[in-house]
Amino acid sequence: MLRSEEVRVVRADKGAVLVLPADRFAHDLRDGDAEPVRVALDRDGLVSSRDGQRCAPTVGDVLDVDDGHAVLLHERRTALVRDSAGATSREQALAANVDVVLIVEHLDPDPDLGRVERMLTLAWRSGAQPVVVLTKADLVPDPEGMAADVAAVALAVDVHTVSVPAGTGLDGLRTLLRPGVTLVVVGPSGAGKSTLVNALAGREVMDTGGQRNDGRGRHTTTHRQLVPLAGGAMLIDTPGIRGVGLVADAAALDTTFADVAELAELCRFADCHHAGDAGCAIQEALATGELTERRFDSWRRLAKEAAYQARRSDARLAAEERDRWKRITKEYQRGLRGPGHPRS
Ligand SMILES: Nc1nc2c(ncn2[C@@H]2O[C@H](COP(=O)(O)OP(=O)(O)O)[C@@H](O)[C@H]2O)c(=O)[nH]1
Ligand SMILES: [Mg+2]
Ligand SMILES: [Zn+2]
Repeated sequence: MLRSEEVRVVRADKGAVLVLPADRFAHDLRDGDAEPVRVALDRDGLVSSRDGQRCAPTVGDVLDVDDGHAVLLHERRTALVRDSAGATSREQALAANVDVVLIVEHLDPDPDLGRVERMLTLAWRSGAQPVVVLTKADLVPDPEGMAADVAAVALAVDVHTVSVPAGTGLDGLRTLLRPGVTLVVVGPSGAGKSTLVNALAGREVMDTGGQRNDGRGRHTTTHRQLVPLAGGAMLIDTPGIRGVGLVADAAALDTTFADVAELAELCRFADCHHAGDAGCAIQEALATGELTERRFDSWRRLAKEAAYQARRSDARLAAEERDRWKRITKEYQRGLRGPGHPRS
């Protein structure tokens, strides 16, 4: 019998995951292309964690495997989650045990500030450190000026400007690739995430948006994948996540919008609606231009969405809890009747 082994998920599919031995990630890797191994999950595609929950493993998860089967999901240090459309599970983990979230946004077309704010909120909520990466600097005349505009909405976050074809800005990112550190790239399709992963890996690990030889459209990333880098860091590539449902977290919103949160503290009334109420610090800041309408709208939209998600999630949680008790009482009554008793 094989002893139980600790592994890291490099790719999660329905019913199975691809893994590499976890100790492989602890070393300075030189080969960079050890073959991941397929590990089976149970029939529901789930694996148990120490607290008795059963959960679908995601890329970056650490598992114990025994004889080719996943037997235990380790507690997630951090998790990038989005609101799932599913009726039962409230959140879907996009990546686990990540240290740095690289928020990748293109400079051409113009960066979408609202999207950066949304991704920042997602990142702060994950427990990992966000870093903004602005790509395609070679396509615009004033990348640094544009970066300053983005930095103005990415408070207390490093903003890097890169061009992969020109090879600029990559050294700054390489300082983040310390051994044992896990990074994930997020951002819209076409932003240059896979191109960046390949540039940092120094080899073509991921397909990028170039035209395919067979004329069947463009290569795009369709799955999330963890790429071990030669220096011992790990980089997770993701497909463009469209309309990521924001998982409610007031603290994450307050971090992303620390300027707005600070102003709200100054409003005369604690329950100020910031809509014409007397002594509203936010309305005053809008009037002086200290706060832009765009940022205020963005904050309001995300706060509303987060509140909606929280309510929905509470309702789902309550329904799940009811089901659980129904099941437990049924089992209990069955137990009272005891084995071998006829079912009446
Ligand atoms: N000019 C320029 N093009 C880039 C850069 N980075 C990526 N691209 C191009 O943008 C397209 C989309 O890149 P890809 O990495 O597939 O984007 P993804 O969907 O975010 O993974 C491809 O055609 C890349 O060649 C860059 O820094 N400069
Ligand atoms: Mg891609
Ligand atoms: Zn107010």
